[in-house]
Amino acid sequence: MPDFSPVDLSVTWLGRTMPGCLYNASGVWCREEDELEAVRASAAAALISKSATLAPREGNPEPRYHRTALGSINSMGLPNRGFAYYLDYARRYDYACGKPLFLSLSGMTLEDNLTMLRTLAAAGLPAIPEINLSCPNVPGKPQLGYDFVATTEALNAFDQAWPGRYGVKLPPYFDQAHFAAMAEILNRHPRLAFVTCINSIGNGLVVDIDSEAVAIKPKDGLGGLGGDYVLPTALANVREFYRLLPGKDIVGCGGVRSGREAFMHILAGARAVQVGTCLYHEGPAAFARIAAELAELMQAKGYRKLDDFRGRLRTL
Ligand code: RRO
Repeated sequence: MPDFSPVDLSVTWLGRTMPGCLYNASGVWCREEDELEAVRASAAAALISKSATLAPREGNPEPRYHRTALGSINSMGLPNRGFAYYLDYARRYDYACGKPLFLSLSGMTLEDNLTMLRTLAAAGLPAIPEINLSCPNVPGKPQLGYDFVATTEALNAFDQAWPGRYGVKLPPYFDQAHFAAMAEILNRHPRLAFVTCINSIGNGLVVDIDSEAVAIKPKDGLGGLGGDYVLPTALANVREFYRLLPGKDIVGCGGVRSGREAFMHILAGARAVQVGTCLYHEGPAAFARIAAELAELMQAKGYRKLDDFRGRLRTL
């Protein structure tokens, strides 16, 4: 007898249940209110705003995003409406819709991040901060997540400024010693409830043979890679932090363009899955398609819910 019972894609974490496991990666379809509303109105199960700085920013000069056959390269440079804009959206957001709202914060200084966290705390909203430790595209500013001393200092300060649960967006790591060192730091913070792995792979270079030129203008062409290029690196980061951070949730981000990659992320240990490059190219209709593909794949494998296979990646 075939099993026609519906597949359940809902996710319970952070003290709440959301109706599915997919939402947007910060930076994509979330800089303006109408974009956030389009994600909310789609089959996405949550939404996150563009990384905010205290003051609005124009970002880097164009062209600053380029699509390739295998994904994308970007050096947006943190264009955003400023923290007050996203806080205002969070104040008006209908949390009863069941889709959690995450606010991505990426202050230009630690003090700016603390100011945003304190202001958000004072507002008393159910919005959850995801603090970006990994923007690769502000000229002259290294990615915080690659500086373990600065990350330690930042997390200690976040704990003082923010009373609730929060998450961080990490850059990709490429060495097991770095996974271990970062995990040891993250494990000192019980209210750090989730880590999002990964941000784009920073400072790649896409070259156009015809013009013999780089593809984007900022930083002489260097930019963060997304899409197919990053899937194995993203999966490795999800897997390693899933094993090294017991009690914390991992949000998978990187290379998800169908139900298959979403399944891989969850198998590696992801609680929820963000979609970046694919959302940029396809728009919010991507969420319904990917969710349907994931449900179909689960059905074919006899899984009814994500807990049936989350983290159960087999080794040989
Ligand atoms: O705005 C950007 O250039 C950007 C950010 Br803040 C980030 O975290 N990751 C990325 O690929 N681009």
